[in-house]
This record gives sequence, structure tokens and C-alpha cells, in this order.
Amino acid sequence: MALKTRLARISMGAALLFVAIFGACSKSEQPAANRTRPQSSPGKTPTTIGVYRPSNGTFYLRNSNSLGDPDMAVPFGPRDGMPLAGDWNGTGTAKIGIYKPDEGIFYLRNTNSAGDADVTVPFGPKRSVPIVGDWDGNGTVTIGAYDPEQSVFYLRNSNSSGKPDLTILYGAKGDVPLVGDWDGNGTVTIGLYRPTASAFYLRNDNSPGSPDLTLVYGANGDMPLAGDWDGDGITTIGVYRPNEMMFYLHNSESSDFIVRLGGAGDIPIVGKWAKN
Ligand SMILES: [Ca+2]
Ligand SMILES: [Ca+2]
Ligand SMILES: [Ca+2]
Repeated sequence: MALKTRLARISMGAALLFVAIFGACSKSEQPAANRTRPQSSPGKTPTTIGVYRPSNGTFYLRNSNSLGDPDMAVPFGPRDGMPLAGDWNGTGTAKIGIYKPDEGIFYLRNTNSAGDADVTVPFGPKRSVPIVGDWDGNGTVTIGAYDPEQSVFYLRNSNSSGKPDLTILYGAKGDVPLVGDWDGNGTVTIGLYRPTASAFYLRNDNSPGSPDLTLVYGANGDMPLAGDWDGDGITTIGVYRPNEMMFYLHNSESSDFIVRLGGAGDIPIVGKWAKN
């Protein structure tokens, strides 16, 4: 009898899990539906999903925040690196890159195609967390590094070796850096994700100070993301949940995109891969 009850409980648990997954999948079709409506601002390119697979050194990129196969599969860069995405050469779309923490070197590619790095540049302390953004608002995305030991951001306005243009003390031990144009003014600024609190602390200036925005989103084990998911010109937050291979992209309380992409061990990488 006890066994029967237990089986019933298990099957009910499975049913609930199915409902939850189905709910998430049907919600993932939302972005496709949204794109047919004039919800995205004209001319603005949304940030869309992708993953990097360390086991084969390949980027799998999707041109919309909807369920489906990747639009591009691009092998690139040295192994044991961290994936990057940015508009390194100012063409209006994001390209891939790799940061090697043990070398402190950025490998950037100017097209999303297989081949050697177009730019190889050392920057920041070794074993930094790489961050990239348009710090000066001139249309090109450039390198940066966050030293998690010292809680310091180092930002540079060109993809060349040299000293940082900006050095900013922000955050606490254990924080994960992320950057975005949180206020939509054209310049990308710093932010942090604190895993212990599932909290995002975002700043509208590349300077030390209190966060301008504090948000709690996601769950334990999530990886933080930032992007303009709806193409309105404002960067918002999101998370990737590795055990579900699911992106949770937050626009507002009522319009999040939930999309599945990737496989076990993949690292999320988001970018404006395609022009609107
Ligand atoms: Ca720039
Ligand atoms: Ca801004
Ligand atoms: Ca947005």
C-alpha cells in the first residue's frame, strides 16, 4: 500500500513536471508571435540566444528568441576559453570571440565564420572575467576585464593592448560581472549578479557608487545574462538555467521570453547576431 502511494506520488510529480515544461515551451513561442506585432522598436536589433560548446569549441547561434535549431554553427578560437560576443568592428551585428583566462588574452573574430582571430589582444589581470561593451557609445564594442579578487572593472575603449581607460571598484567577493545599456542612452555600463541572493545590481555610470537598479531574478545555479531581448534599445537581465538548458529572458513582469537551447555543458552566449 505504501509502495502504491509512493508510485502515485511519483507519477503525479512527473505529471507536474511535464506541465511545467510544456508551459515553458509554449511560452517560448511568445517571441515569434511578438515579432509579428510592432512591439520591437523599428531599427533596433534584439539580442538573441546562443550557446558555446566547450567540448568541440563551437558556437551555436540563433537569430530569434524562439524555440528552434541554431541558425549558425561556428567553430572558433582556442580551447579552454570563455565565449564572448560583440560588434568589434562597428557593422551593427555581434561577432564571436574567446577569452583565455590563463593567458589573459582576447581572441576576436570580425565575422561569424570559422577562421583565425582577426584581433588578438592581451588585457587585464590574468584569470579575469571578461566583459565587453560599447563604453563610449561610438558604436564599437571593446574589451574589459573584471578582477573578482579585487572587485575591480577595467574597461578599454579600443580593442588594442594598453592601459584601461576606466578603472572602477564595484562589487564584493563572489559577484559575477555583467554589463548593459540599462537606461538606453547608448553607453554600456557595469553591473553585478550576486548568486547567493539571485540579485542583480546595475549601474548607469561607469563609476563607483550605489546601484541604480536592484532586481531579484532567477534561482540558485542560474547563470546571469544581459541583453536587449525585445529590441527596444534598453538592456535587461536574464538567466540561463544549465540543468534545463533554458533561457529566461526578462523584459517586464508580463513579457518574459523562455526558450530552450543547447546541450549539457554548454555556456550561454547572447548577441545581436542578425540585423532586424
Ligand atoms: Ca565603443
Ligand atoms: Ca547607458
Ligand atoms: Ca529591451
